[in-house]
Amino acid sequence: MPQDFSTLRINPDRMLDAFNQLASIGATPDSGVDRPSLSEAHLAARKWFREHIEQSGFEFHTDGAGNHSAVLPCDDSSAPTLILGSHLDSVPNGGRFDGALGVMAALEVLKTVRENRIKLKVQLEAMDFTDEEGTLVGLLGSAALAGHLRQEDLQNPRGGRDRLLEGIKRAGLSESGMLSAARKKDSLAGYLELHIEQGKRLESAKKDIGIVTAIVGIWSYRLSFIGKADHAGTTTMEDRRDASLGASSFTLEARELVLREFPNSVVNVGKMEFAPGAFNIVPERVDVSLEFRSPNDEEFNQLNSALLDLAREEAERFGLELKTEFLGKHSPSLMSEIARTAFAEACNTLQLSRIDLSSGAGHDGQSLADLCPVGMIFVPSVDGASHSPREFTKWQDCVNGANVLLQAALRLAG
Ligand code: HGY
Ligand code: MN
Ligand code: MN
Repeated sequence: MPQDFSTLRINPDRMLDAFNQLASIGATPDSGVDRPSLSEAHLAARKWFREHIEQSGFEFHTDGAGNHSAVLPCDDSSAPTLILGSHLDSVPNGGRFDGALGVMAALEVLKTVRENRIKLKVQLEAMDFTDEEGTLVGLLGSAALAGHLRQEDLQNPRGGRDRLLEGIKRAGLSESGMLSAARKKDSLAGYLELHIEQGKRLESAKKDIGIVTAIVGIWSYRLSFIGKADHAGTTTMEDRRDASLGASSFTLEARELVLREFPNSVVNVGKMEFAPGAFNIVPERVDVSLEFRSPNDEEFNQLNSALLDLAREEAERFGLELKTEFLGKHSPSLMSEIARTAFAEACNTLQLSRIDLSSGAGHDGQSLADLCPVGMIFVPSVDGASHSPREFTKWQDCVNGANVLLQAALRLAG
């Protein structure tokens, strides 16, 4: 008769204590965190995570991609692994919940399973994936673990090759190590992740849990609008080939294009870098960090052509040259029915309200979705804030999420 774990719960105070210790690493004055992947602050967080894993009596595991994890083995050493996790890296000046909550909840699940001496048929692993946020490559650790990482992904990454190589060196990793970090396909029993929603839907619907149906795809480019440096005072307005005009008109028109023709997609210009960059020089070059997202693959090709055509038109309009550099992509992915059912049953056990939600954010699960059953749940973000120190989730919602993760893991691992 299978044991009944329906009354089992995580230890909220123990999880809160670990969460707060972690949040103090790379903390920013306004209660956010600044832990870009493989930065000093991220490596400090990983050092803390490893020490906490070992002090908690778990096996510590790391791989060529720098992924850090705690392992709770089961009796059968040849059994596959159910990974629970997320990421400890953050966007620059980000929030303390994005990624961190998922890793702390995963570790708390391992602690709860072990202290209740629950015998599982699979190994359990609590994971911190490298560079989920793409300040270097994007979904780097999970892509490496899944065997999807290629040398070309490391050649011209969206965070810049120099910064990637600096991070690799600082972390004591190597490109060859990253490229050989793949797990055997049949070694994974599944992947479950708890994450903050980073949007307003749960809060507006007054629901406790979002069960993720699909994760959006993301393509990245660097667009360079190139004109001519000139004296800002003596060059007539008609004579200027001002790179800023192409970059800014493209940005405005790209938004209109997506609103008009691609209502299920989004486009973002997260950074513009001016060169030479002085008050009294007409901008010679503006590099634009372009990212666009869509829930379906077919739409990407149309969106891609429409945006590049627009960039060419705007460059021409202002007499500029245009250079485009493709910086990588992640395909959209569907979440597994097995995982979604396990999460739904867990919500019923815990009497938590739920809705199905698609994810407009990228997540590590999309690296693993073709290898094993992958599932995600969201908990409410206050005012939908994320990727900002304003990011906040009520602790009871964090505890609810961790309990749903526990109950779903027991279903998949049982
Ligand atoms: O950017 C994203 O979608 C995620 O937060 N990495
Ligand atoms: Mn995240
Ligand atoms: Mn994020």
